[in-house]
Amino acid sequence: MSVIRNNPALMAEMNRISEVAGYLWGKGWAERNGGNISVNITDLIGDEGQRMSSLTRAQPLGRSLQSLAGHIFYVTGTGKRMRDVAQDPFSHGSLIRLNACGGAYEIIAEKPIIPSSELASHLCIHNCLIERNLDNKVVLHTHPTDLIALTHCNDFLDSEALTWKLWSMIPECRMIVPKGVGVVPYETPGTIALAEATLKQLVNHDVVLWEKHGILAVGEDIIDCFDAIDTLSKSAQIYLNAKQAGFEPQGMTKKQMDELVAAFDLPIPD
Ligand code: 2HA
Ligand code: ZN
Repeated sequence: MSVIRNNPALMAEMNRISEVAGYLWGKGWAERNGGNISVNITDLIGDEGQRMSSLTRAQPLGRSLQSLAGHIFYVTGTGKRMRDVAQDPFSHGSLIRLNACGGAYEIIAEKPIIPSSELASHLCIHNCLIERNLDNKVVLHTHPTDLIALTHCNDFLDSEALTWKLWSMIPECRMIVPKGVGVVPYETPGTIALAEATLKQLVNHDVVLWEKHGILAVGEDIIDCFDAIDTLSKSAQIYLNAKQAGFEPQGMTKKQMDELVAAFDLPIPD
């Protein structure tokens, strides 16, 4: 598959996917086949991607994602382990190309690895974000223990309450996740209902926490997506560590937060 292996920009992106997959496993956020990644690589592969023959028959998506017509994605494989994606993304995921109406996909490289059970949700999200004119390339889903733990508490099933609690643990959280985190009430994994509820939260946030399941981040850059989740997880750990030590963490004061926003000219959420 020299079209891929001889494309330095594409291979660099594949290395970044491997790097992040390794972080997810190392963080303990990716038990067994937990989590999945999709990255829009259409621009990186260029016209060559359109000429590649398919390895499988077209698989209908059950809906027409018109803004994704002809787009090409790397998607982690169903049942595949993140720790294996980290070692060899081409053996634990595949490149897929959507057809001319965005209603079906074919696997074009390198092996016929069936995409993640969350493929339909990932593609709905990619499609919708393109329609919102966002240059979003990445959808990253993983299972961060500390953040999921917080969703078992009713107080934190409110996006605003959770965002302020996490922001107030360390200044970096307010800076690195300026749109905060949206919360989606429990839905069955892999369903379109979960994708639709997520899309509602993605109007105001780039990171969405799924009750009793995991987290999903979108962005232009996979490392930035990881960093946002990692920073939220750090805040959750500080909160939970303080609680375990027997006290309620004070959190940054309103004055400290206002000074931070002014000092770094941070956006103020609606
Ligand atoms: O890929 O994490 O949500 C396994 C999952 C499903
Ligand atoms: Zn999951």
